[in-house]
Amino acid sequence: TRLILATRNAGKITELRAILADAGLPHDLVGADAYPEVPDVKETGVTFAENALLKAHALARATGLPAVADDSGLCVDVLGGAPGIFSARWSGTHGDDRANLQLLLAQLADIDDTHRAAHFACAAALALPDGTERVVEGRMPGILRHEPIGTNGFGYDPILQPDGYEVTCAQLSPEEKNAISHRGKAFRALVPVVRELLG
Ligand code: ITT
Ligand code: NA
Repeated sequence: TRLILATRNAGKITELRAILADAGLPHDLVGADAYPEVPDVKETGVTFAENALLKAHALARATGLPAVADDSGLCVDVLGGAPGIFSARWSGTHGDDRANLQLLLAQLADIDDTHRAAHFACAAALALPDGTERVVEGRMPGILRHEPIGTNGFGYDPILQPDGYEVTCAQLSPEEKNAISHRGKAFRALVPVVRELLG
């Protein structure tokens, strides 16, 4: 059966395909771009979980197929959890990863290494056309570098150094990142739920 990945973020789609395939999910995974007639939902939620559910329900309702969605972001302790749910549009332009990262680095320029703790967070939601919903979350804690380094991954990966590592997420291989990431944790937790509800 077909399972829609309710996202247009290419970096997420790449990671989700690998995470869900590694977990043995047998479904035919199709990105939201396969349904261009379905408009993007307004992310009006105030939590990652609310926004992930909004995105999953919009695709499931419009297509009559089960959908999973990811809402995620970077939460910086010294900024009270910002950018958080605003991570994709922190600089004002939705999806401008480079501008978002540069603005955040500028805002943290005077913050020393003992106060640069942060974590990536991901909510993974499943919605069925009949309105059934489930959502689970995952986190990856780390510290923020002063300069970006590494070319793998996407978004804020070049500045987040996971706890226990000497390199950034953008210096990890896709397999290494998925093994410890917020997204890997959340979607591996969602897989048994998908199996239970979809068979
Ligand atoms: P969709 O809503 O279509 O899924 P989006 O990019 O708008 O795509 P979000 O609202 O969930 O998705 O924003 C997520 C942002 O958080 C993303 O643009 C990145 O800047 C950041 N982010 C999330 N996961 C990340 C990761 O694994 N590595 C680096 N940055 C990440
Ligand atoms: Na969001």
